Amino acid sequence: MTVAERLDTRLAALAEISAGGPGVTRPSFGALERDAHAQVAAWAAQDGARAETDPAGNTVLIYGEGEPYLLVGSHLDSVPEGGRYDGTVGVLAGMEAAASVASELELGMRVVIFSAEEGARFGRPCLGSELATGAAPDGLLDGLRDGEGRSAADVAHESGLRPEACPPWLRAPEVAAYLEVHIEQGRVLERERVRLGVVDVIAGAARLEVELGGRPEHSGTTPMDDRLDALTAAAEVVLEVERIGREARHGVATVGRLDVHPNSVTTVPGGVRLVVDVRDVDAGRQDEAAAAVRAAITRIAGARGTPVEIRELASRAPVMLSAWPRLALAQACGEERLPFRVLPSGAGHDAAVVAHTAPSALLFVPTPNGRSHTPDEACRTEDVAVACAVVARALRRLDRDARGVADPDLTTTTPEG
Ligand code: HGY
Ligand code: MN
Ligand code: MN
Repeated sequence: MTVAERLDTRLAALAEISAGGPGVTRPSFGALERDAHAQVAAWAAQDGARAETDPAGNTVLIYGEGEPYLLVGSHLDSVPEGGRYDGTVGVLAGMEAAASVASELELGMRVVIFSAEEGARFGRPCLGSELATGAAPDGLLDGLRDGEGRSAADVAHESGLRPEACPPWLRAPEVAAYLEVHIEQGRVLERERVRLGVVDVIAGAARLEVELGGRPEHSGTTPMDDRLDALTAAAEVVLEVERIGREARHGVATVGRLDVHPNSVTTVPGGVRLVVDVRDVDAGRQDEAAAAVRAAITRIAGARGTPVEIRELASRAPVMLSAWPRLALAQACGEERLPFRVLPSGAGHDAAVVAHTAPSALLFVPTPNGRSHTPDEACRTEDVAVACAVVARALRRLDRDARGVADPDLTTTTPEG
């Protein structure tokens, strides 16, 4: 079986672990995410790797014992009705690369499956990697709620996890370097017909939860000039967020979730909860756009006399990835005689969180139709197989570098020649 064939088989099997409906739905911290981790751990056991799961639900597959160790990984939770490649490609590619090089390395070799990477359910992304790196503020999960009003902490506890007990285990020097393979989720590589992307900066994310109040009452008997309609106020906010995003040029601003209460055909909406997602690869611009959104919401609510509460769910700055593992990826592309492109990531990734505690890099494979977070998300497993070979080479190089072993391809001459 070729690498691409094994990837196809495993991707199809993981796509079955879903809540049903179009695409893949594997909610963060839910039972299906646990099932997917268990399935991958069973495949890893066939490679001789043992699995450990931390209290936050991050699963580590140990291909090569010992510390320090090299780490490759990604996530298996998904957005509602997402694609089968987002996150999954990085976990499976990490396993392929780890299995192929672990026995040659002096360093240890591990694959990590982060829990709750998607911000779709609770509004804040990368909860598993934040907990593993010690970046999560105390009580964080108690204050995050999903669309049904359930806290991230309760959902995690129901899945047998204890995130509040997760030790900050992911950091240098125990972790020598972290690599992640991910679909680009954009259009650049496909448009430029390049099979590999070495990411330089990962966009940040400002997430604002907005509660707009109103006066719920009969839609048939309440005069138009005597209403306090939370949804029409929210509609103004949504369009203003779009305008601010358009003006941001390099950034984006989106309202992807909006819950109306009581959401009844014959009742003037009494309340709306919506979440704003503001992103940019420049911290200053992102802060400016988030401030403009806050000001617009306050202005609109004030003009309408609508009560409003704005709560920050996340404020994550853009992250420039480490030169060392990025160079290792670039050199590995060269060894494979493969062109690559350096590009930013508009999507957030666990690599952006890990980068704060260990040298991290991110390798993209193309998204043929440029679409993601949707059932028709696409990816060519031949491209992923190529990425596996590149990551394997990069791991060998990082292993040598970390031990101060010169590159055997270079003729190292001392100053006296
Ligand atoms: O939403 C994102 O940035 C990514 O899919 N986690
Ligand atoms: Mn992802
Ligand atoms: Mn995603």
